[in-house]
Amino acid sequence: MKIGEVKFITSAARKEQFLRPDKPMIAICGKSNSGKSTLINLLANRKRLAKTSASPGRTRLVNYFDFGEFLLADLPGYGYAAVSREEKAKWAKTLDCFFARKEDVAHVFVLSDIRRDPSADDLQMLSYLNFHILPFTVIATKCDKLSRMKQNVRVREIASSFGLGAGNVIAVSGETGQGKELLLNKISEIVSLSSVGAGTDGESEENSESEE
Ligand SMILES: Nc1nc2c(ncn2[C@@H]2O[C@H](COP(=O)(O)OP(=O)(O)OP(=O)(O)O)[C@@H](O)[C@H]2O)c(=O)[nH]1
Ligand SMILES: [Mg+2]
Repeated sequence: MKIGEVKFITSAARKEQFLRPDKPMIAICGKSNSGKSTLINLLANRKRLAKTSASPGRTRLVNYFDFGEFLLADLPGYGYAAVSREEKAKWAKTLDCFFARKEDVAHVFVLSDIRRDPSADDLQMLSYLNFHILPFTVIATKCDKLSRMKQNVRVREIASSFGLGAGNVIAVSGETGQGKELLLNKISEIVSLSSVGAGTDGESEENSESEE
């Protein structure tokens, strides 16, 4: 899959502002600071399309990006300790509203720093996705921080803590671009399997019996 010019579409804070996508939409979620915005920049071949920050908890809105054949939604990071309880509850509600429209979400990428074990929040996120039968892939980010050998070990360990097969965890680096091709292949597969935006014109079920 080739990515052309990527455009930021809009930010949304509330349910009413969430987009009804007309093409497959992939949601990017993960702990604060896990590298969500960096991943979007990597896929878009841009440095500062999605704002990244060394201080966690920066993306507080759902930011939508148009990648041509699909959309990416950068979700607010969870699990950032230094926010108030009200703020956390607000984020949980935002995520809940976002995922409530299941038919709008083609796939979810759950990002987790390759060096860290999945947090309680990560595990909760995965059981949430499992419960709602939302398809997801785990992305082990910042893999440039480890040698290739250590990366393979960590991918297996992360997969096992999430109760997944190692094939469901992709190691990626926003720094070196490692894993980008694998990720693009995954996205191609997601886009081709999605029914959203796949031409439904032509014969519709309603009309098929109305002819003569
Ligand atoms: N070495 C390295 N650093 C990375 C990588 N991805 C992200 N970072 C760094 O990690 C920090 C957080 O990255 P962001 O992309 O802003 O993380 P985020 O998940 O969008 O964070 P929030 O929006 O706060 O939830 C930044 O300092 C990035 O430069 C990577 O692949 N390799
Ligand atoms: Mg971000």
